[in-house]
Amino acid sequence: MTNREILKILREIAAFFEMEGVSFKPQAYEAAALGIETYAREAEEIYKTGGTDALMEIPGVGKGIAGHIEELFKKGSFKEYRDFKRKYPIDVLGLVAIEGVGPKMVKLLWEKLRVRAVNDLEKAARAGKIRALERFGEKSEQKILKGIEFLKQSGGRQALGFALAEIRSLEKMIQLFPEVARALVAGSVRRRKETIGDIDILAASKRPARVMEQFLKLPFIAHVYAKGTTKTLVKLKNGLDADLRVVPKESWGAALNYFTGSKEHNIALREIAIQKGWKLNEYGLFKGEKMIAGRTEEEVYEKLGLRYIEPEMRENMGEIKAAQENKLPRLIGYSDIQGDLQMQTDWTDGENSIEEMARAAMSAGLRYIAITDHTKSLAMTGGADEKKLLRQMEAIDKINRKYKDLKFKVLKGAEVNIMKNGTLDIEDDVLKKLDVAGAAAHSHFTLSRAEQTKRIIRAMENPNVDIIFHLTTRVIHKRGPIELDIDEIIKAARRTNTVLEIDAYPDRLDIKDEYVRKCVDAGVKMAIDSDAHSVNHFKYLEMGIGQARRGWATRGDIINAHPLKEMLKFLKER
Ligand code: DGT
Ligand code: CA
Ligand code: CA
Ligand code: ZN
Repeated sequence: MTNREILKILREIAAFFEMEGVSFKPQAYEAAALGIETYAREAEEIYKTGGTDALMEIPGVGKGIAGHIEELFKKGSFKEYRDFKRKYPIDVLGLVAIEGVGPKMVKLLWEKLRVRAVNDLEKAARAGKIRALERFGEKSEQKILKGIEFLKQSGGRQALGFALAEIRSLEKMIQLFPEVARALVAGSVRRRKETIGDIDILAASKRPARVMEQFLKLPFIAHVYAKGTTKTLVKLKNGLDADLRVVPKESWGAALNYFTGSKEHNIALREIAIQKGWKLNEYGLFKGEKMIAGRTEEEVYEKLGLRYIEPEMRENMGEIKAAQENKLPRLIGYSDIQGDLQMQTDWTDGENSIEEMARAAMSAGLRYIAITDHTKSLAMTGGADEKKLLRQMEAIDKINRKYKDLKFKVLKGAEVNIMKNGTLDIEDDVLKKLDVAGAAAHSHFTLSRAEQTKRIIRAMENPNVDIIFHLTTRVIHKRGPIELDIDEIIKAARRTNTVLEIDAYPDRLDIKDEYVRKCVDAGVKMAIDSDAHSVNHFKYLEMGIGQARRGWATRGDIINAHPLKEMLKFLKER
């Protein structure tokens, strides 16, 4: 059983307990699910060598849950889970994925209206049955329908960041097949799109039939749609579809180029070939019958008179012209980030202590981090008031003294809440003492565009605010962005020298690629932050870098791609 399957069951149980109003258990199962989600190895693997003791090394997994996981490995289920499923034969995770629907509501919907799944709920809402329930009105009915609509629009796509580790191990395994000369995941994964529709794997081999045989034996596969000698389509256990194509080595570059896309980029390249009287397809670049390029991607671009274009830029958004004129930017690299300027600790809603975060950041190769716990108006997270922030600053000083011989620094920060009118919930004299003050909106998502824009700009105008965190507050597959006049925001950022964040957490990626590009053009600086809530989240920084590259950002555009001194100097002088 894979980690993904386990964590899904744990989340279901957490929801069932919450439905029943049991205290503590939901949090315990959620914590275990989060631990497994971010654990670097497969639980079944460590269980095989170390038993339940090894499972208990996973953050959040205690003795009881380790025992349940053991039963999952042995029997595929356990009693508590079976009992719940019998009592509630419903798709609880599907239902709670709808914005505004929680476990308590799911229980009521089941008991009163026999709602089992999202489509039942949609029918009930359309028939006006929700407003007839006690405690619900027409407004909640509308909200539910809006939430369902939003989920539908995501149409089976998944956030790349949550699936990437698994995609990489799949890629690695195929690369290790003896008959495979080269293999890479192409498509939207290679272009680092925020969500992916499916996984396109490409392999070069002389013996495609053997490669397909080996592929079908991989443990990731849940279902085979179609198998052929050069193309096979499957559904993976993680719910994503994958296709594997095998090409001869001579066509590797042309095929990689074709299957990386985007479709629009491909079409534009083909146009150039046609203008030259040639033909470009997934087998190569041809002059009549003769193949003139195709072994490598570089060779294809070169023959077409273009500089090599990084996959993240291949969206036909001006990159081809820039490549013709030798004006492509030198994109920020995946190892260029030196510090991380947003993370939460166990002072608020994070999993780990400041010191644990610092150690994890060091081993992730970072040289500095800013601790940015929530502030007081987010009471449910235990948000800090001025006093608590001052105490945290002392705690940070202490840690810095302890590690003073290392080239690593913990900065004092906060994720200050932006109130409805654009003021902040922390006094200026305390904000001034922070090294990095981030401000973010966490409520009042439905203000009009004009009001919302004014609100955020007012926060930017506070000279103590260095960065706006996750500007548009969207959560992919959960909630859309707030309405903003983005051009006005960027102008204000430029005028006030406020940094805009690229929050790298896989379902945020906020600001998105399109807005990154606007910032680059306007000369507005950005920061790429993990928004980590656990020591295992630093790996997501990579997703933010991908988004930055998709927006054509260079190292110069990103403040935390620079050494601490330079970064702080920028913040001071801005
Ligand atoms: P996705 O899967 O929706 O996240 O997006 P992609 O870009 O991975 O698209 P997908 O999986 O449909 O196809 C993979 C690549 O194959 C795509 O990026 C470009 C290429 N491709 C697919 N269909 C066409 C087509 O009709 N014309 C051209 N020129 N290329 C295509
Ligand atoms: Ca794809
Ligand atoms: Ca595909
Ligand atoms: Zn936040």
